[in-house]
Amino acid sequence: MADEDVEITGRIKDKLIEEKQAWAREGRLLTGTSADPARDRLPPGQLLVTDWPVLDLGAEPNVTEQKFRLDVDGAVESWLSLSFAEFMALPQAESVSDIHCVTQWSRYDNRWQGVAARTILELVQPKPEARYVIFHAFDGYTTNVRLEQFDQPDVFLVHMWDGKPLSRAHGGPVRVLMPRLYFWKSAKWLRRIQFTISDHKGFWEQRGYHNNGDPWTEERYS
Ligand SMILES: Nc1nc2c(c(=O)[nH]1)N[C@H]1C(S)=C(S)[C@@H](COP(=O)(O)O)O[C@H]1N2
Ligand SMILES: [Mo]
Repeated sequence: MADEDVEITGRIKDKLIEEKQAWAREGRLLTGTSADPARDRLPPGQLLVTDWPVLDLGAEPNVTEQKFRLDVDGAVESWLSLSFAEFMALPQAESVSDIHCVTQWSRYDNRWQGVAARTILELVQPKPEARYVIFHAFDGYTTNVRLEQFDQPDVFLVHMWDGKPLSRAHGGPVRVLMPRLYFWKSAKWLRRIQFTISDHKGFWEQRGYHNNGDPWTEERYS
């Protein structure tokens, strides 16, 4: 019975992944236009929503605060391995930003609390040769960004949304927030931040999604 459930979940998951991959191949949702974030608030081809859709590979890991651990390693001067309490003891910040998902929805004015990416960078000190950052999640998901994209004032590791602890469905206890990129770059259930010298494509990047993911120039697919 339990095995059957797992198989069915596996099949649903495979179907979803195949469908998204097909969209990437066909270049679905591309409008062929771009917008200027200084002038426009909604990127091209996006539709505004007020709810917050849940999108993931289907297996939402139950990461309790006891099970949580965040490792920061790779091409850095000092590695970090934090328990949830240690993570929460780092300087905390608040920010408000918009979400833009590649599946065409955007959601304005999300209020987040968490630790700034720049706080992590100060602690670990990336080596001069470090150029990329890979996020690894508790569900096996990965996604890659360039170091300069991570090193921005609006990038956070968040644990609160709208004044409440981030829900399990949305990646609690801690997820990445990279508001200038499509939301697939914002890894949920964050487990590890790896600094690398060369680029390694993440889960969706290997399956036809754009390596960069800028919503303003519609970098949906590669
Ligand atoms: N760990 C993990 N993070 C993930 C994903 C995932 O499957 N696993 N999906 C990504 C995708 S494709 C999207 S669109 C957003 C969705 O975040 P939400 O469910 O909070 O809206 O999470 C991203 N982060
Ligand atoms: Mo997505």
